[in-house]
Amino acid sequence: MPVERTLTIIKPDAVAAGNAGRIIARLEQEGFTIVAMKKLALSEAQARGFYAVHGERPFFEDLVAFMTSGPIVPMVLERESAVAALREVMGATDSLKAAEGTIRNLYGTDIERNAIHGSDGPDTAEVERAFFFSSLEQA
Ligand code: FUP
Repeated sequence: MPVERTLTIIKPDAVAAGNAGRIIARLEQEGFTIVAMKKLALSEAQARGFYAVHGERPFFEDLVAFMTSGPIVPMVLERESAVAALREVMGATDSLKAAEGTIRNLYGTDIERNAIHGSDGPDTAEVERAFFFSSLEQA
């Protein structure tokens, strides 16, 4: 199994609720190494850019408002099969449908306020890592 890197974001709901530390600890327990991490607030333009693929979806404006509602914690994570492993520990997009014990089940509220983002494939992971971190920051 190849060692991969992926991009995760602890979203504004989880940061505001004081769950960032618990989520980071869980990710480390699951075997992820934190390659890079920062805390920042997205501007509206940055949030629109990050979620540009969803630009035509009906939930887009709400999603941008949510993602700019407070600070977030993006991280580059490394592990064997990191992309798929992160998706599994995150759980389904809708927190109400996420499997028991997944991060979205434990810390999310609904389909929008779902605590955590994870890249959905290796190509996306590369683009999303570069969105938040320079090559020097994730060397
Ligand atoms: P995921 O990859 O699980 O984060 O899910 P998607 O890429 O499909 O969606 C990205 C984000 O859009 C979700 F995390 C939350 C938001 N979203 C909604 O708010 N409503 C929806 O119906 C679908 C997604």
